[in-house]
Amino acid sequence: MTKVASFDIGCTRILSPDGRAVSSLPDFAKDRDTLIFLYRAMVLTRTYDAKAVALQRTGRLGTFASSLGQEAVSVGLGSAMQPEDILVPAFREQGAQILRGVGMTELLLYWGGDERGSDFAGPREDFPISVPVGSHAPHAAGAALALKLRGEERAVVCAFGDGATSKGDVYEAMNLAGVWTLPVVFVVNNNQWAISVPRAAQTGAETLAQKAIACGFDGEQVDGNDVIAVRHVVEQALAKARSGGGPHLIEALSYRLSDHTTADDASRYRDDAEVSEHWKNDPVARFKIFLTDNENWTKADEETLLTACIDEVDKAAEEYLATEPQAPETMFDYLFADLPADLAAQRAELLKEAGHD
Ligand SMILES: Cc1ncc(C[n+]2csc(CCOP(=O)(O)OP(=O)(O)O)c2C)c(N)n1
Ligand SMILES: [Mg+2]
Repeated sequence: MTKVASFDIGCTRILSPDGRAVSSLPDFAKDRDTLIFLYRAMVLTRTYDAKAVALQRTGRLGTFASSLGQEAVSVGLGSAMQPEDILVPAFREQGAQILRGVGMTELLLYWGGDERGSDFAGPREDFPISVPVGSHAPHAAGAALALKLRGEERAVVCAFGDGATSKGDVYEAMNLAGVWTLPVVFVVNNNQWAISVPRAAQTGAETLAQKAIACGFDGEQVDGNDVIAVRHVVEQALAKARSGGGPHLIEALSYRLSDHTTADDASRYRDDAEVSEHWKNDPVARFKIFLTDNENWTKADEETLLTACIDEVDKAAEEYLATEPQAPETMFDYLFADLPADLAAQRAELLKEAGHD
C-alpha cells in the first residue's frame, strides 16, 4: 500500500497553568500595555458574567450563558482580530464582543429578550449572537465569500462549541470554505461539554481540530486557557486568511466552569471534583501570576482594576434596567420583511387586546 495522505495536529501553549512562559513570547506579549489590556478584558468579561447571572437569579434577565473559565478563548480571538474583520459568534463569545465594541447594555438587552440588543451600534458588520447551535457557520462562509469576491483583505472569525462540530451546518460550512479557499478562521470553543454531553460522547475523532483535514485545510489545537497562545495562533491564521491562504480551524481547549446556562444545573450530570480540578487551569488566575511575576502587577493595581470593572458593569446594568421595554407587538417585527397572513392576524389581535389599534 502506498501512503497517499498524512497529517499532524499540533497544540500551542505559551503560559503554563502556574503562570510561567514555557515557550518564547510573541512580540505583542512583550508589551506591558497590551498584556494589561488583555488581562482587563478577561476580568471585565468575568465581572459582566457574574452580574448577568445575578440579574437572572433575581428575575431581571432571561436565560444567560456564562463564559466562566473560557475568557481566554473569547478575549484571545477578539484581540487577534482587526476592527474590519467580521466576528460571527455563538453565545459564549461575550469577551470578544465587548472587546470589539458591543456594549454590555446591548448584550444584557439581548439576554433580556429585547431584539434591539442584537442591533448593536458597535461593529456593525459583526453578526449577532447565535443561540441555534452551528447554524451561523454557513453564514460565516457566506460572509467570507463576499469578502473574497470583493477582493477585500479582511477575514471572518466564526466561533462555535465542541457540540456544534457534530452539526451538518458546521461541516458544510467548513467544506465550502475549503473548496473555495475562503478567508475564514473557525474557532472551536471546546469547553468539554455540550450541555450534559461530554466531549468523549461527541465524536470518535481524537481531536476536533482534525476535522479540518477532511475539508482540505489545516487544523490545530491551542491551550484555550492561555490568552497569549490563543491570540497568537488566531493572529497567524487571520494573516494567512487575509492574504489568500484560505481557511483554518483552531480548537481551543478549555473548560466550562459554570452551568451550561442559568437554566441548567450541571451538578446533576458531572462531578464537583472534576470542576474543582479544572479551576487549577483558570485562565484569569494564570495570567495574573504571569503579570505579577513579570510585569510588577501589584495588589493595588488589582484592586483598582476590579473596582473599575465593577463600576463599568454596574453602569451597563443600570442602563439596561432603565431601558423602556419594547412594545409587545415588536416580537413580530424582526423576522419577515412581509409578515405572513397568519402572523399578521396574530399581530392585529395582540394590538386589539392591548387596546393599541
Ligand atoms: C440547533 C440547536 N439544537 C439544539 C439546541 C439546544 N442547545 C443549546 S446549547 C446546546 C449545546 C451546545 O454545545 P456546544 O456546541 O459545545 O457549546 P457550549 O454550550 O458548550 O458553549 C444545545 C444542544 C440549540 N440551541 N440549537
Ligand atoms: Mg461545549
